[in-house]
Amino acid sequence: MLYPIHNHFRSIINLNGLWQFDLDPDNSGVKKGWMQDPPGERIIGVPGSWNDQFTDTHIYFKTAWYSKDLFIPENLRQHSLLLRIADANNHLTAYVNGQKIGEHAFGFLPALLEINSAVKFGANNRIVLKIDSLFDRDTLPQWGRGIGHWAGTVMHADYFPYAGLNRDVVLWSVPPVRLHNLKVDTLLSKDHKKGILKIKFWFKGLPDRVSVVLQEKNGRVVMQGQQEIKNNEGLLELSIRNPRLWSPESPYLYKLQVFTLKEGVPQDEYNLPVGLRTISVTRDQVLLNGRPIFLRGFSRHEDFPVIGRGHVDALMVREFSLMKWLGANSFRTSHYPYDERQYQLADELGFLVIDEAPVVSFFWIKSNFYTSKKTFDWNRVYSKKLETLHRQSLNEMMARDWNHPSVIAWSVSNESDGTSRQANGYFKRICEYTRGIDSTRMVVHTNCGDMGDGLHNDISHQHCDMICLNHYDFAYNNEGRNNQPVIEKLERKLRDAKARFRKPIMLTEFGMCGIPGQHSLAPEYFTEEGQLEHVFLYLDVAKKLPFVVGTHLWNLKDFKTQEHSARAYLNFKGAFTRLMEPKLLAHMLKKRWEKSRC
Ligand code: GCB
Repeated sequence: MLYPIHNHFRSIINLNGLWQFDLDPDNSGVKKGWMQDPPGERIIGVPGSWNDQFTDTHIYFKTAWYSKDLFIPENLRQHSLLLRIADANNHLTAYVNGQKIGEHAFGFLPALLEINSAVKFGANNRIVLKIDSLFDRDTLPQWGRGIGHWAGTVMHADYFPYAGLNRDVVLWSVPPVRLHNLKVDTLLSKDHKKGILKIKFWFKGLPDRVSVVLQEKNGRVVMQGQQEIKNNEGLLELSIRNPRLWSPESPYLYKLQVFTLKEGVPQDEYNLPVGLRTISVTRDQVLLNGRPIFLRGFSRHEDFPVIGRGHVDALMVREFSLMKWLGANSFRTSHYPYDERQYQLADELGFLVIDEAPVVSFFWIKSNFYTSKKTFDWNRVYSKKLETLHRQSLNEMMARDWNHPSVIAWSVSNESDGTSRQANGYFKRICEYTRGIDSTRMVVHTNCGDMGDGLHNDISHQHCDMICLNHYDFAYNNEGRNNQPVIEKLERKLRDAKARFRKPIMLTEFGMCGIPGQHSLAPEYFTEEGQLEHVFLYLDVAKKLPFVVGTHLWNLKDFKTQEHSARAYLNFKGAFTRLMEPKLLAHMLKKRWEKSRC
């Protein structure tokens, strides 16, 4: 899906700001005609989760309504008007002037709804968005059993299910004959003297020609091409002599201009930064532009006080600055696709990204629904509806993010139980589906290498290009301060996984809580010293093993999670506090990474 841009042919009306807001705990708004006119009892800021903007909505996970009036001028009548809601968490139903214009089933990925049929031109229009923040067995993420104040209400994952309009809402006016999406794949000749751009186009409104221009940063035209269009689709191949490649050290971006024409007349223009690079995998390594890379960085969350999961550019820039300061070169968008500007900045600054679908802890619901494992029925878990949603989320994530050179892998899920025959079949289908849409990146499933239920017997890894392990033996299994057995066990597990799957391995999560300001002489649980020692033990093991191709610490920052007896309000595994102040770990990590790659 194209990111909104503004030019001769396209214009953006920004709908961020203050909206009217109503809670609808018994979901009776539709009966009361709120699609036309909700009462608007509160005012809320967008983007920003609703949970902490008020004093009574912190754990409100039911239905809420957003509404706003918008004047749409007469001169937009000839355009297609797209309401683009970058993240409505969790289930969106949208109305314009009382008319339903569409739905979107899950958060973290944009809803793009053409609203022309409901619009009054040259007049005020009422935009009403109903958001249901409820989880069940067939939603993404899935329902789980909460504890404490949460009892029975939440999704099954260790993060706070921030609800509402967390990202931009815009009305994008675009020409009726236009580019709908494009996929730019980049290839390199063996000697790197020739770069190839394979561009697939999708259009709306039956244009007859597409023309493209590739420019360097300074505006110098590198090459141009044209192609006839049939049935709203096109394919074009361009080659570049002596291309400048994209890499973390030198994140060079070309500028691609795409012109859509009909009968010789330009109808639309779209511009896209393009980075030329390749990704491939051998038995032991991940190669960027044919050279081995080591992924050093963090699995992260979008999380900040008050705004919750709301996107703010300045906060994002600060997080990237912190990662640069430490010497990180990569991150994972655990456990959902992030705001689109995160990937734009990663392209510009040279970060490598593992992009994760909003799928977390699938099938762990077995421990919620059934007390006895014997009565557990795997077949009940794999509903068609869930699989359809999972595929849809992958499809939408890839169609949104596939033009970012920073994205080097698709993570189809985090910590779903892949130990059963059924799960194995499920992940085989899911990985094949993902590769069918994009075969130019790695497909992975970040999974748990340690805890309960025999997850170390995960067989679904065999369908992935790299083995991604989240590992927390030491943090949860109370081995005390006797480190040796823990180190030996970790090393054994990594070697076993290597022998079994014969693929490169990455530690995608490991860490321990360090409560900021809590110190001890001995490296005890929950102290900054304890956190530091624990993380460094893991790094030492990873450093020893040549087939370990990356380490992502859990987490860059402390973050809010659900109420739980194992969480002292926040998950304190961050190298930085929730407000981005460095802990002991951050300072020591910087020193370590100045000298060593791991
Ligand atoms: C995990 C999960 C992550 C948790 C983390 C922890 O394995 O992927 O969501 O927050 O462990 O801190 O336990």
